Amino acid sequence: MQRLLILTTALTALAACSEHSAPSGVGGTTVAVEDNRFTPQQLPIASGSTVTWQWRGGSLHNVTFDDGPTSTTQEDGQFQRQFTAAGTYPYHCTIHGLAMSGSVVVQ
Ligand SMILES: [Cu+2]
Repeated sequence: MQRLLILTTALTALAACSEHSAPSGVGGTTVAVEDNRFTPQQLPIASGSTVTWQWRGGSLHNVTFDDGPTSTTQEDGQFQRQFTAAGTYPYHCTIHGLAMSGSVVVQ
């Protein structure tokens, strides 16, 4: 029973936290790396922004950009990349292929 209470408390804290990391207007710059998808799949950002990929699933994933930069393949952790030029930057996870893909759109 106590374990359920701790879990509920943790989930509530997590929900409150994710609300804070996605402010309205400016748009969040965090992408969740889940099993097996990126959320949001398409992320519009302003030039100069740094995007953080936050691993949330329990499986191995990576972030591999078509134009080069690649994260480590890991079960949890983070990966960051700054974007300074406008354009669309597609990426995917090489383990799960194009089924697990996304893009960053720099405006
Ligand atoms: Cu994957």
